[in-house]
Amino acid sequence: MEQLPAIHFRTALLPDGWAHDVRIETAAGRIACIDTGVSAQPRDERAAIGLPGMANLHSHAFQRAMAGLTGKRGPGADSFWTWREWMYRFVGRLTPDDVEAIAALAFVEMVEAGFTRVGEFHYLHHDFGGQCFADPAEMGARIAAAAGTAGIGLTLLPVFYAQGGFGGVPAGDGQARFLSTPDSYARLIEASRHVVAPLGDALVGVAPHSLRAVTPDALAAILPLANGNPIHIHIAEQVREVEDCVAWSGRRPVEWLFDHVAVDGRWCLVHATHMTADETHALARSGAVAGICPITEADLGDGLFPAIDYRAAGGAWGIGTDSNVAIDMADELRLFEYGQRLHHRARNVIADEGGFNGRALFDGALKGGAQALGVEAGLKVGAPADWATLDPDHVGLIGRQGDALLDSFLFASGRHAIDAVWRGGRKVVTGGVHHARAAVVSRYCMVLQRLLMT
Ligand code: NGQ
Ligand code: ZN
Repeated sequence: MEQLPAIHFRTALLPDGWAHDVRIETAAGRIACIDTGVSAQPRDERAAIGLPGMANLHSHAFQRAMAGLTGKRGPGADSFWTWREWMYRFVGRLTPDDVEAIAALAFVEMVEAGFTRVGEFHYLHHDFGGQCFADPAEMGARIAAAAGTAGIGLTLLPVFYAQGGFGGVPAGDGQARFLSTPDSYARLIEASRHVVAPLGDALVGVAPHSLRAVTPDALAAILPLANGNPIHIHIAEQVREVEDCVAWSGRRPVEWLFDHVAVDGRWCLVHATHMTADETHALARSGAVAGICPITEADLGDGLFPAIDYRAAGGAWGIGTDSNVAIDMADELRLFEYGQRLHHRARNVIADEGGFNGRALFDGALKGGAQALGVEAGLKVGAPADWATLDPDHVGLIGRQGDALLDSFLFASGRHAIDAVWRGGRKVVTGGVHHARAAVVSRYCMVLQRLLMT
């Protein structure tokens, strides 16, 4: 990975829109200077089309290794909950080495797809049987090491998990490796800050897993640990979860959260699929980010986020690859839009009148994703020097300019049009391939052979 002094783009998407002849200088991994309408200098790296790096606001990296293994139909009706049983059996077998190898692959694939920062919603904390490791952040250290290998920015979200269901139901055996008390969680957060420090610009947030997994008292005890950093929670993803919450409290999950906690712009509500119009407006008004994970939500049969009402109310949103069954920024954004089109039987639903759909999708996810991960978005001075370049010779982009480039990238060519990716001022992907891919894949193969063949 070479340090990059400066890059010249024929055209690049800046916060105000597309600009031509854009020259960016970097220093210490950040953008130090941006000039437009200037020519390249002799030593500059050159690229045709530049896009800011995208945030992947929600990932469970280890689930990458299960992709495609949960498609066999069971004797009864398959659901999110039967998938979760399968996932618990899989996660129950992973060692720290396994987690690092799988996360490294997932993160390499994220960077190749144009994601330059990930929010890793990380809950596998303990050894087999729930025993603590000597370092409570042993597993977090493996996630951080994988992020270092892939060169992806990391917002680590150590998860607080204590209960098996609403109303303080005890956790089940399959959840033993996830559990904390508020005291042990405070130590985990402290240790996590320590293990991510070598990455330079990593952040540690706070993540109550879901309202199912915490009591109100524990939730109140852990939130101050965020200390200004992001707070993420899974919420209202499944109808049964909404029903159980109503049975317990008389309120729906999003209602309950807004009744009991001051939700603000530091929060990311992951999924928020099942909301009434009032909940949708309350979330939009709060300034929190809705964390939409279109591919996983489709894979798990969650339902459709009320995107049109939410956008009309000015709500912030971003995208996550969640279960990592597929890792692809263009696919996530396209499915977000297509889900709405299928449901509403309409076209171009996310764009504002007169605007391009791809641009509205990209700008929305860029802004909300960065907010959710606690960083600056876009190609501007002071922001991380993170960007992707598109291949101007890709057949899907021929003759395109400006916003039509984004529409053609997201809706037609997809990830194959991504040429290079820079992260923190370093080029980590060339010709669509991550520089560490071969080594990461070879380690991943060894781990998967052992996990799946024995
Ligand atoms: C997770 N995934 O934590 O990996 C969850 C499943 C749960 C999604 N919700 C476990 N998509 O929610 O209880
Ligand atoms: Zn999740």
